[in-house]
Formats: sequence, structure tokens, C-alpha cells
Amino acid sequence: MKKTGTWLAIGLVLTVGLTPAAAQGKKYTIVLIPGLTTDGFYITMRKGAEDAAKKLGVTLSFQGGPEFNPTVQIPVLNAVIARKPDAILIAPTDKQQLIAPLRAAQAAGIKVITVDTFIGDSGKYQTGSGAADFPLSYVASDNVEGGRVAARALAKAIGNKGKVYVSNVKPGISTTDQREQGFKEEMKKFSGITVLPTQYNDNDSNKAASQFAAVLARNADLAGVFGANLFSAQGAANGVKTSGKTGAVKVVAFDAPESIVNDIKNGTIDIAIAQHPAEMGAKGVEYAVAALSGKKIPAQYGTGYTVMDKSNIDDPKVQAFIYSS
Ligand code: T6T
Repeated sequence: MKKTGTWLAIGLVLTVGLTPAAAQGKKYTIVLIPGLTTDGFYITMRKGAEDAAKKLGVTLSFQGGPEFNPTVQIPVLNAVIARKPDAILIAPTDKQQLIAPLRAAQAAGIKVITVDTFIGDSGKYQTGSGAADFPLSYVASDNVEGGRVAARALAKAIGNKGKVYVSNVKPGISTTDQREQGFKEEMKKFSGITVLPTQYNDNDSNKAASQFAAVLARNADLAGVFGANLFSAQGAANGVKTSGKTGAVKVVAFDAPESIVNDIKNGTIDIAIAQHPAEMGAKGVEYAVAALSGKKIPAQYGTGYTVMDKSNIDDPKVQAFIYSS
């Protein structure tokens, strides 16, 4: 069920016993730094974070760059650190390259929580070891499991046999690396399925569409594709349409932008795995306020998925998880 603002607020207060910060005479400033600002996934996360911030009486600002790229994100982060907010919620765009800049935030006394993506190798923080152990919490989907769900859905859609490939962003991003990992591990269980080399599109759906056409040209018997994030999936779906392969080449999409409704209804996309970014944003704010109030917060929090297909896409409870734009 979609959480309304009121339910969300009651939920937040009950979960960690928070009283609005303003009521305690404190006005905390929290900055949410997304992977990029124009992605429906992060726009939806922002809404969840803003709703929670309003209820908890803290100031939330959204500062990011136009590309999912550490060379764009790091200067944004450095500028945010210079303004010394109380807490930073960030979706790091690279597992390694954001470690040192975020350490500088921590050294400046800013509480650091990562949302969606993590730094380091595992997403397990506060273990007492490793260079990327210092963020207080990681709030996200279980991306290995999401990749497994995608593999099972695609295997079913193609009758457990044929050639498939992963359309992915680029190596080094925790979320999409883990989705590909889970997908490939699960596909090993299907002896009739061949996983072709991954195509990396740099988060550019046009590139993903051209790559689809090129893979199809080399493999006329291509059976399916897994689009490992919003732009990869949109590109794969557009490639399928342009090649006249709607329904013949199956598509499993990660993420659920508004275009997903049409693509599911017209048969271009078989399954979409929607994340719950609004909950990530809300939980991130809740944890930041709890940490600022001196409470211990869990080092990890998993949000769920809503799997969308033709059978449920008209259900308002399912549509509630379509991303904002
Ligand atoms: O899939 C999401 C997010 O989880 C990932 O880390 C980056 O891509 C998206 O923002 C979708 O574009």
C-alpha cells in the first residue's frame, strides 16, 4: 500500500521514537546528493526524503549533477562539505572514487549515510575494518537479489532457452554490478541459456538502443535482454521496437519510469522490477535525524521491490510504485 504523508510520519516516529527536531529546538540541515538529478529514480527518492524532512522538522536540500559520473559528483560533494550541513545522504557514483571525498565529510563532523549505492566492496559499514567502513548506514534495495529475480523472470519469458545479454551502465557502480552478478549467478542454473557479453552504455539510452541492434545483428536468434537500470532498460526497449522485435525478443527491466506502463501494455517489456526509492529517501532522513539525536542506527536497511507485468500493471497499488518525473 502506498504510504501517505501522515502514515509515513507516524511510521517514522514509531520506528525510532523520533520527535520532530524543531520541537527540540534544533534545525538540522541534511543534503541529499543523488547519482544524477534528472533520473526519475532519484526524483522519487527526493520526494520521500522531503516528506520525511517536513514531518521531522529538518531542512532537506537536493544537490547533484546532470550525469551519473564521479568526476561530476565529487565537486558537488566538495561544495556541499564546505557548507557544513549536519548530514549528507549520498548515492555514490563509484565504489572506490567516492571513498576519500566522503572521508573528508566525516572528518568535518558531518554524518554520512549512503542511499541506493555503497562505497567499498560490500555495503557493510561499521564493522571496524576496511577503508570504506565509516558511513553510518546503507539504505538500499538488495541488488544481488534483484538480479536473481530478473534472471528467473527472463528465463521464464524465453522458455528456459536461448541467448540473452545484460545491458548495463559501467563497471564500478555497486548497484548495477550487483544486479549483473545476481543475474549471471542465477542464469547458471539454466543449462539451455547462454549469457552473451555485457554491453556497457554509460547510462545513455541511445547507446543502449544501438548496442541492442548490434547484438541482434550478430545473433539473429537473440531471445532476451536484461536492462540493469532505467536508462539501460529504456534503451533496450527502444532497440527492440526499432528492430521490429517487439514480443520476439523479451525484455526484463530494472526500474519503473512512467514509460513502463505503455511498454508493458504494448508487450515491449515483459517484467519491470520497481525499486522503492521514496522509502530509501524517507528512511535515510529518519536515520540521519536519529544519528544526529545521538541514537544508534542500523548499519544497513533494505527496501523492497514491486514486480510489474501485464497482469498487475493496472492495479493502483502497483502503479503507486511508478517513479515520478
Ligand atoms: O537503478 C537506479 C539506481 O538504483 C542505480 O544505482 C543507478 O540507476 C538508477 O538511478 C536508474 O537510472
